[in-house]
Amino acid sequence: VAVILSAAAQKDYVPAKENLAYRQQFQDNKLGVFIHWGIYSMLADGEWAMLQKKIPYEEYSKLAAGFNPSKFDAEAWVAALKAGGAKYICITSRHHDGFSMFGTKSSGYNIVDATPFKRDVLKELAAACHKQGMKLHFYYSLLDWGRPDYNPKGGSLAAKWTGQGQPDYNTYHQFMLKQLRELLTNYGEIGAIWFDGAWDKGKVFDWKFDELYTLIHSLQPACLVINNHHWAALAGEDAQAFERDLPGQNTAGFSHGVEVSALPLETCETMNTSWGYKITDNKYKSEKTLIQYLVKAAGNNANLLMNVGPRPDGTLPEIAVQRFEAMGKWLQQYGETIYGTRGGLVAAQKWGVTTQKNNRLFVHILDLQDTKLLLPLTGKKIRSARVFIDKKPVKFVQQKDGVLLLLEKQPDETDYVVELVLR
Ligand code: FHN
Repeated sequence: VAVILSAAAQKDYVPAKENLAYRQQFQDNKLGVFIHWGIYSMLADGEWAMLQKKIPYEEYSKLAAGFNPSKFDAEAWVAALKAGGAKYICITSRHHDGFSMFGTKSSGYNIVDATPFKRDVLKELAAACHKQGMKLHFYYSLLDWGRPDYNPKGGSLAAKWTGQGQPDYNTYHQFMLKQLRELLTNYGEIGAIWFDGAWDKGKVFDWKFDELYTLIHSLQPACLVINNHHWAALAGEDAQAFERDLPGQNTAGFSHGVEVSALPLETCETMNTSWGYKITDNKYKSEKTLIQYLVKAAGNNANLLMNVGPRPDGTLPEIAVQRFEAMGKWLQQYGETIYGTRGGLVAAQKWGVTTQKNNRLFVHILDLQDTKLLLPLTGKKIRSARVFIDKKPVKFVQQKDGVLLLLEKQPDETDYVVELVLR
């Protein structure tokens, strides 16, 4: 296994200086919005509907002929998400169903050629992002349920139902290279390619990542390669993705034994429980939960990529927009303690986390049933402590076992932030 994986990654990769610079900016940006949007949105049952509902590929692909998101307004999307405090967007250019949400010459199964809408939504989104100063990342599925040449685990659905096609990973690989070239040539500056679905073939399959990664880095050296393969980071990758868990945790079952690398980290999560639009899924997380999750991600030195599934008419669900508004409002007040920070000196604790910018340590108290808080900050001296929001001084005692904060009251805010200045 180890042999195939190391041969498959971009072995002697040395990131370009533009790449290193964007890694820093990416980490500073902290909050991104994940967008799962495709013809599956019409079924309003999540992006796995085709597989889960056992819809024959032939029938499923006919959805394209009815896809006409007439209310799609890229400028409005970007403005709303920007108001939510997001600094980048990562959108599905092609999900597992194999439908390309961009004008591609590599397959007719795409939004420009196969729908009455005919507009290249990625082009419009790229223009809006570039205009409004939002970074743009492209999600790209390695797994394809339809193409017989890829032959997904369990067999290609197209081959199964139509009896056509032969598995041939070489042609599929060429197809992906062609599409990646298009994505990195026709849409201006792209911040990252976010791969997904490698787990479909398991670790022993030779994905030829070296060629994919080398192409990306040669076309746009600053572009980050992120691969949500749920394994330890591979050579040639520029950031590490964690799905539905903070780095080091594995409550969702995707990150079993995955080592946290020294690369920039990003965790993705959904606002309700689905990625693609699902009409019955109203289980939206509360504003407080979302804000606290962003804070926890930052305290764990990771970005948060928060998902929204647009509707088939091209609009974002109101409730998602409201949640983003709330996050944006909170960030207007507390952004200084999140953007541009890294995980703080004090590792994540039961009561919360810390973030840090130079010698400023932000203590984010998320859940404390007390007025005293001992920070295990041994061997460090503190110059001052104050409540971040109103600058009121906070009493503290420097003890052998750390710094004891004596708070004026038991915190009941979404995030009670105490700012320490370290000597
Ligand atoms: O199967 C996909 C799923 O649909 C979604 O895109 C998520 C996002 O992280 N990734 C996959 C599961 O790992």
